[in-house]
Amino acid sequence: MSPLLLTRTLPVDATDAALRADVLHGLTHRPKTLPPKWFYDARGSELFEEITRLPEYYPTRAEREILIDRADAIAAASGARTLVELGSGSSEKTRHLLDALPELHTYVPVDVSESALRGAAEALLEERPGLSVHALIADFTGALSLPGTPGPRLVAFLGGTIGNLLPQERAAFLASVRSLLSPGDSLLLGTDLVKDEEVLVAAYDDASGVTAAFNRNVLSVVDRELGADFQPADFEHVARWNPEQEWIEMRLRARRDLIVKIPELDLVVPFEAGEELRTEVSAKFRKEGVRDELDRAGLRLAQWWTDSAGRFALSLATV
Ligand code: AVJ
Repeated sequence: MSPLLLTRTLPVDATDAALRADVLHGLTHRPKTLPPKWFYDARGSELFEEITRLPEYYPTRAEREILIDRADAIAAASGARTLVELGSGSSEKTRHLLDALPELHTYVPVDVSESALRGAAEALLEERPGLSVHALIADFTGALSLPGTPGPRLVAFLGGTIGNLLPQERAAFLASVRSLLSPGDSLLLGTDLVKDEEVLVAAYDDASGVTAAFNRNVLSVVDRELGADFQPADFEHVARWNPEQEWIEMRLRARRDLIVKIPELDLVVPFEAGEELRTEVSAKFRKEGVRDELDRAGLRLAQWWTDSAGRFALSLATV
C-alpha cells in the first residue's frame, strides 16, 4: 500500500488566531455575525452528519444522486489523473467519483481537520491500494498551492459549501481556484438551487431540532475556546429566506437582555432581547448566476447537471 503523504500549510495555531479575530470582529459590529466555519468542532461535525440524514435536508441526497448518475460523464469529460477535493471532510460522496475514475493516479483531499483527513485517507488507501493520496491540511478560503501531481486535474468543491461564502468571498475563492488550473483541468462545483421558500426554510429549521442544535453549537465552541459564558439555551434558532439575496440566513435570537463575557478577548458583549446574531448564509443559485460568477473568474461552464427533481446542480467548468 502506498504511504499517505500529509502536508500542513496551516500553522498549528492559525485556527485559534482566526477564531479570535472572527469573534472579536463579528461581535463588536452591528448586526452581530459569526462565520459558519466555527460550527464544525467534533460535536458540530456530528450534528452536520445528522442533518444530512434528515427528511427535510434534501441537498446531500440530491447531490449524491447526480454524482452516481453522472460519475462516468464527469470522468470522461475531465479525464482526471489527479482529483483535488476542497473541504473533503469524510470523503464519503467522493467514493462515487473515485470509483468512476480508473485512470486516477492521485487524490488530494484538502481540509482544515487533520483527523478527518487521516480517517478518510486511511479508509481510501485500504480500498484503492494503488492510489497515491496526498492530503493537505489547509483552509480552502485562503491561498492554496497544490502538490505537483499528474494532470489533468479535477478540483471538486461539493456540498453547496460555496453558498456559505458571501458574494465577494465567492468571487475571490473562484479566482483562486482558477489560478490552480491549467488548460485541460476542470472544476466540479456543487450548488443548491433556488426553490420554494417553504422547502428551503424546512431544510434549515427541521422538526426534530437538529439544525437548531447545530446552530447553537457555535456558542459552545466560543465558550470552550475563548472562555465565554454564552448559555446556548438563551438563544432561539431562526432560519429565514432572504429573497433579495436569494440566500437562507441562520440566526440566533436572544430570548432576553443578556451580557456575555469573553475573558480571552477581554470583551463584554451585550445583547438586547430579540437581537439576532447571524451565523450563516447559505446561498441558493440559478444556472445563469453560476455561469456569470464562473465567467467573472475566468472559468467557462461546460456542463450543468441537476438531480431528477431539479433541486441541486453540479457544474463542470473549464479554463
Ligand atoms: C455546509 C453548505 C452543506 O449550507 O446547507 C446545513 C451547512 N447549515 N444546515 C448548508 C448547513 C445548516 C450546509 N453546507
